[in-house]
Amino acid sequence: MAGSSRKHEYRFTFGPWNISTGADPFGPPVRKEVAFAAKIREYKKLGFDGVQFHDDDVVPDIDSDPAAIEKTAAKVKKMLDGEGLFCEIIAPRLWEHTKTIDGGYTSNSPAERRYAIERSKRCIDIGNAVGCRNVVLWLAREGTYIREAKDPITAIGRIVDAINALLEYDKHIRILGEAKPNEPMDQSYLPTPGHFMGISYRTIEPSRVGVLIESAHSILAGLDPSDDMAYALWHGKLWSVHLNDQNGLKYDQDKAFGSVDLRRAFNTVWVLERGGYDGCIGLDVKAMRTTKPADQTRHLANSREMFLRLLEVARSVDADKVEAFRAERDYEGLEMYVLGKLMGG
Ligand code: XUL
Ligand code: MN
Repeated sequence: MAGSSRKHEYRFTFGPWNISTGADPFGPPVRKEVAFAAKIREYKKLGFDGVQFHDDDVVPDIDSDPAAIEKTAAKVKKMLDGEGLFCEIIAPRLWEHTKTIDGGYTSNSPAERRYAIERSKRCIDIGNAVGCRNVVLWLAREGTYIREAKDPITAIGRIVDAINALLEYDKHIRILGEAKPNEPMDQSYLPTPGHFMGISYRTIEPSRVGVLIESAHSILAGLDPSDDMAYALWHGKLWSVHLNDQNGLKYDQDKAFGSVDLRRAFNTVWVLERGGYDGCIGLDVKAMRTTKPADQTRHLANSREMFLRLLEVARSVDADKVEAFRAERDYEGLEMYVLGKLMGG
């Protein structure tokens, strides 16, 4: 069989936070904040089909009363409809609020744990208002700076209890865990997609609990993103991705997809294509701080283009040839075949 017969049309998404001011922990913004409505108008121009939101991207005044939240969310839904966009995922931003300073679901404070669950339910309501049932949990502060700060066994149970509370609250949502091994915490309780999938089977409805895998997060855990994605595909639990790139084990860089390691990016695309992945291609990429305002969305268009170009390469791979190399245990030959493909051969 020459090439792939799959003619799946991938849909592309990103979050408004991916158009950013360039502020980092060591320096202030270098570009002006782009207004939310202006960001939404960029999507189609850049070739994207849908958005990814945090709850407070939709409703900045997240602690306002339910009627006000509903009204603001309805406005955003109208804005999306006007642009022909859909909302793929919604995530409670539990890592910025004063009440979740030491984690939400795993906080030692009962009042703060309650806030985190209530806030996540609010996020679900906002998701419903914008037509989205995929709730992403990036458990940013569910971990510790020092091992002794929380009880790690209790913490895992508390995360499962919180997920169960959300599954019970709305029978139509799906929960997608986005695992990351560190940053902002020294150590996260669920550092990899495998950890998150492990607890998914202990929830009240495992079929509604899966993962979103981000390339950079797998790399930070010393893992290969394509293997992480393959693992989740096997479980039928890969429901979204954040493609990007990462230069080694340091802070989370969110570099443009394929910009560091082309072969790793190729393997990511190839595994999604072979695995029949039918979720969206979400990009979680940051512009370089030095980027001029006029170019502040190029990293998004470039990452999308890299995915499509690597898709062409993946679809040109001759599966019979690959099988022949494997059967002969000719990995030198297979390697040159793959490198040749990546060099345009
Ligand atoms: C953090 C990260 C977040 C999530 C969304 O590293 O990737 O942007 O993707 O909450
Ligand atoms: Mn991400």
